[in-house]
Amino acid sequence: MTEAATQPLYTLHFSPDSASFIVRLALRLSGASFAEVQINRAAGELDSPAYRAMHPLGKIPAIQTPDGPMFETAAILLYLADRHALAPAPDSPARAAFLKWLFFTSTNLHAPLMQVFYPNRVAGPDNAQAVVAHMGATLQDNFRVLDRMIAAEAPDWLPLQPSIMGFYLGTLIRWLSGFPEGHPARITTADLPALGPILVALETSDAARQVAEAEACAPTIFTNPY
Ligand SMILES: N[C@@H](CCC(=O)N[C@@H](CS)C(=O)NCC(=O)O)C(=O)O
Repeated sequence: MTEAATQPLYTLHFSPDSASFIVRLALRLSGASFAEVQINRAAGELDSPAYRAMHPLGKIPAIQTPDGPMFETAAILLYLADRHALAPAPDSPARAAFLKWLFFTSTNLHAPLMQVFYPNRVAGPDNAQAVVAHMGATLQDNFRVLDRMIAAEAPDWLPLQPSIMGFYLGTLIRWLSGFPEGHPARITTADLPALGPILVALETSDAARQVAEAEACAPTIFTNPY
């Protein structure tokens, strides 16, 4: 066996229960070879020249691919989906819907969620509570929009098999469900009549079980994570 043959196809730089959680799920779904390297955040690794060479903003995740380093969760998911048939192919009639909801998730769910988790960065500490209230309401509205779409269109790229979209949405719900009752951004699988049952099924998939083990967290990764 040559040395090249033993090299994993991908190397993911991860931190527990961060956006790399989503890519960890997708990598297991892909069947590709991969390595995972834990980022030492406490040691300031996100600001190191080596990490910034992969991700210019020093965010998580970053992944090394045969085509060079990649960042941005949705971009990584789409790249893996196209290479390992994890989503409707470019010539599939379902591709358009898949793309619009993937970008909707990245822009209208994931980005506002980050503002809820880091409200000081949006408008300073004095306005943090208002940011959380406002972006929490935005998240509630946007998840309702998505849930209505799922109920109306029943897209088969979401529920029929473990899918990158399901894992992306499930991980966002995982984090939002960790907020206490009454928090403006708390959303659980029980609040989403169409998406909720899909996530209940997805968390029993092999990929979900393997990531729960790798992250040493409860196997109910979407429905009862903490
Ligand atoms: N838009 C980016 C967001 C990445 C992001 O903000 N990741 C968080 C972890 S979930 C992070 O790196 N936080 C560290 C920080 O912002 O200092 C993506 O989708 O990959």
